Amino acid sequence: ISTFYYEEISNINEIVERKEELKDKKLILLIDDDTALLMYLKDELEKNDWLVIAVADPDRAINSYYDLNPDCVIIDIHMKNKSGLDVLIELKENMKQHFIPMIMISVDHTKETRMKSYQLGADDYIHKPLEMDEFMIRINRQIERKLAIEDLILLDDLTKVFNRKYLQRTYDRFVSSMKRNYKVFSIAMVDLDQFKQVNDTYGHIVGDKVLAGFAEIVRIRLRLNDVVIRYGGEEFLILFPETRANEAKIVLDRILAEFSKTPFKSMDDQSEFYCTFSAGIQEVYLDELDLKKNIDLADGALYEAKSEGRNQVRI
Ligand code: GH3
Ligand code: MG
Ligand code: MG
Ligand code: MG
Repeated sequence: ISTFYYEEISNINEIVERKEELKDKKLILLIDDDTALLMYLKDELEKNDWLVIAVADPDRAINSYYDLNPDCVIIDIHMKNKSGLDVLIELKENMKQHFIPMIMISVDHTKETRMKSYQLGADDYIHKPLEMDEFMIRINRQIERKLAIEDLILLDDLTKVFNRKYLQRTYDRFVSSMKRNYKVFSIAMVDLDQFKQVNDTYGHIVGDKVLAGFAEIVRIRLRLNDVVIRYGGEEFLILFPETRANEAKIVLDRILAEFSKTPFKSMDDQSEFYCTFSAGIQEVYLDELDLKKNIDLADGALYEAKSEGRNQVRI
């Protein structure tokens, strides 16, 4: 195994950070023990504006797969230490509700191997030597499909933030990252104030506009790697990676200041009104990793914010 690729994957923190920073780039995890080909493919694929993590050691790829959270995985079938089909089996075991496409590449032209690949859950099977132009199109098609499915299943229609299906997966990813870097993260529970009254006074449609307006401000003001989830009707969870509770509070106070100054209009445009929210923040530590427990703690802080008069953020 060439030391170049060994080093690249071993520096996983840096890669994960790079990925967050290049959020709009799609990440491909490429696994092949032929390092010359690996290097060539990485260069070729990156011409297409994808970020490629090229790994020659399949076990390292399996171990870092979860943290990398790739948009597509390309696996060579014939490797010395481990068959690509076994890699596929192990990755599929950890996936469950993920839609990450798995593309097998191989010099093997037999029908048996192709059938086996598809049976194990491969999304495509491409013969070597690879025709680069066709290879690119097939990868692109798989990534497009993955993104479309994720949008459909994971995004809330009204607010365009993630729905609850994305919560456990995000939380697990943040915990896994905390175990590597020992940096705590924070969870905030946000609830709009007197929202029933908004609906009662202005109607449900206007209420929906307030929810969408709130979510838009939050999406714009948060950092790229913070994650917003619509947890209930007018309740949102925000996960702040590598962030102390007091730092998350500064961000939320700023969002609250902006939101509370944002005017909303009644149905007939004749009157304007303003809304506020309350929020509770809980820092997540290594000694208490249970998601439900941490949500309850954030909810407790939110309850305090409500009882202290609303329109505020509590730790
Ligand atoms: P509090 O300050 O204590 O949170 O008061 P509240 O009125 O916001 O609390 P409550 O939980 O009693 O009411 C929440 C309201 O949010 C009730 C429900 O009608 C409204 N709501 C929930 N989901 C939606 C939605 O998708 N659209 C609209 N328009 N309203 C919603
Ligand atoms: Mg090979
Ligand atoms: Mg509520
Ligand atoms: Mg409320």
